[in-house]
Amino acid sequence: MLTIGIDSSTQGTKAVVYDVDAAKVVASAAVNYGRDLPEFGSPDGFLPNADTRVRRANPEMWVRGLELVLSRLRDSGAPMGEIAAIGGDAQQHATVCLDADGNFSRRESPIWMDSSTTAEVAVLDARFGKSLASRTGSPAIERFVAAQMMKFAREEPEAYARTARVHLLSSFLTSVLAGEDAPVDIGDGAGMNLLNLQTLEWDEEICAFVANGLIGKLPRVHLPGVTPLRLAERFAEYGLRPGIPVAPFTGDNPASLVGCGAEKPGTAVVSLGTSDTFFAAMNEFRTDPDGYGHVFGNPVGGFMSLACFKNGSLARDCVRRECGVDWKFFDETAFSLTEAGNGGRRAFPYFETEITPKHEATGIEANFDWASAPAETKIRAIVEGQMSNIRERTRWIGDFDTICVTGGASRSKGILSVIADVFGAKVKTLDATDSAAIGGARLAALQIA
Ligand code: XUL
Repeated sequence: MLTIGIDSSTQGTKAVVYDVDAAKVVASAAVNYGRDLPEFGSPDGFLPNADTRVRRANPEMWVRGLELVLSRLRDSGAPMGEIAAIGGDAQQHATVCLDADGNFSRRESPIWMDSSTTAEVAVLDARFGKSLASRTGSPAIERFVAAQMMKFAREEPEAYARTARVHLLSSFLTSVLAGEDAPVDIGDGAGMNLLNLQTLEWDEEICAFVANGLIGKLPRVHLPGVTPLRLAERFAEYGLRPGIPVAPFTGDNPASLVGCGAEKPGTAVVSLGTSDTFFAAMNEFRTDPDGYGHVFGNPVGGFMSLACFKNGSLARDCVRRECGVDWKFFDETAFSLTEAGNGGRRAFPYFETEITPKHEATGIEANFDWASAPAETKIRAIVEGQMSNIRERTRWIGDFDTICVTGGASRSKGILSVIADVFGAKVKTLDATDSAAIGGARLAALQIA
């Protein structure tokens, strides 16, 4: 059986055709927003803003990304007519607001990198305190939908009033494919501070506090299982058969959990992408005592833990460019020229303000003379700095013998060796770096009984 998994990520959209029985990707296509859709003025997937806490994108770009990736897949000769079901995922926390006619009621959608809602987080904290985490799986978080909607309703009351539906990007893209209003899955839905994870329903009290009428604007919640969603007629244009099942899209991290085959507890996943994330399936509901980590739904049932680090691949790329070296040097040579531990030299690249732990200033912070150090010392220092930070902030999730590393940077032998050292664990990688898209394709297969 062949299925398609679509990954709508921060910097672009990817699609894979997945042979479910052989567990293999047989075709793929990609779109990069900066290069392929320059008309949206978002070289890194978001609109440049003088205030670095504000990170927004034009939601139309995500629809164009979806359409373009499907045409590229069709034009590459992929067997579109044989696809049995479609699934996928999206960057988490991005919202898409629609009016009653299905038009965008907010021209710019905040994405997961937005941290401009500190004031709203304080209001949520003051009202709900620790109970927000015990109800929704996370304390009040800047990028989550509750804080973002509170801000939207306050700053743009007319646009908020015109909004009939507040979708996550994942449920919005599912709606586009199905041509009807689609539900939010519990993996991505848990990243909103609005879903009560004890009842798996929207928390009425929290929703009412966040913004007037919010609960009526939220999509229904999809519990793991089969949905009646079917591919809309207009996708025949891409060679697909209208009417095939569409699995509700989930968040990129929950999708990666499934794509890595880690949906049952035991293996932790480190995903190295625009953000670096650490996550693992868990049977019981347990929250981070330090308040940085999250509990999300596991799209196949149960829960998953997650910690998200904003300074991932973009930060590594900035350092690489500053050092004037190519990826081969960054990924391998730098690590053969230096020793584990780097003689105590540590650095952290704050390309963006950091969220885990919170850090407002940007720039490199090093405990040695950064400017005069050789490239290999700098590179090991920031990779060890990033991976040690991930280790420290995820101790609450537990210890793991095996860590599955995925995402673009999992190609780097140097980064893999640092992860093995820092976590004292065996490291495995997937053949493909597209674990999120594969997860979407595997979730699609579950729609076929
Ligand atoms: C997770 C998070 C990021 C995005 C990246 O909470 O914000 O990992 O999902 O796309």
